[in-house]
Amino acid sequence: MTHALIVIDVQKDFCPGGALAVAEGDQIVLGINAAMNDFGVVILTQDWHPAGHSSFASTHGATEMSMIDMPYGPQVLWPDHCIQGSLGAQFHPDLTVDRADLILRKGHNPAIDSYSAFFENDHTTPTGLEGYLRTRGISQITLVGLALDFCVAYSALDAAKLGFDVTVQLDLCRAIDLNGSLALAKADMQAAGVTLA
Ligand code: VGL
Ligand code: ZN
Repeated sequence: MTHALIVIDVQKDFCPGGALAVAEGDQIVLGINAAMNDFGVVILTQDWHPAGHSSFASTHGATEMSMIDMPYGPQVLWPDHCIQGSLGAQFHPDLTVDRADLILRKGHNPAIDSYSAFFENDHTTPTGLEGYLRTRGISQITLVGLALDFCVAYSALDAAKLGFDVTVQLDLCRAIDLNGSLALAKADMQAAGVTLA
């Protein structure tokens, strides 16, 4: 059975020096490269927002990291990050991208954020990843990358809900940890039957 490694958002903007830097975000890159050898399929995701995206604080004249109510629910307002075609949206320069069968871009809808690799934040609009995995006969996935408490966790929860066998390899993730989001994400993943390895 094919087991896919899904590498979430290992991009310059999520690494130290980037627009939405995750502490130690760069320290998982070599470990992720090594892990790629253990999987038959490797998929990379790339956060990929148009300028003026609705998840950016600047779009609303609001304070960064504050909350706003969107039609689909509460949304954190982030610094401008991972703008399509920008340097910050590029993968970390040391990440092995050549092993990837698929690079999935998400967050391109100006009106809806997309933490999860499976659905936008309305929890309804699919990215197409479910169909890609199912049509390739892949039912087991391991998730690594950034950020553990946002895009990795949302992806893991959606995948578990869809019936995939999901593992998150914690040592190959790093978290933002905003207002207890890390503890909450771990508890939610455990409750959903995600294996935290
Ligand atoms: C992410 C916040 C905003 C992530 C993406 O990759 O975890 N977090 N956009
Ligand atoms: Zn984003």
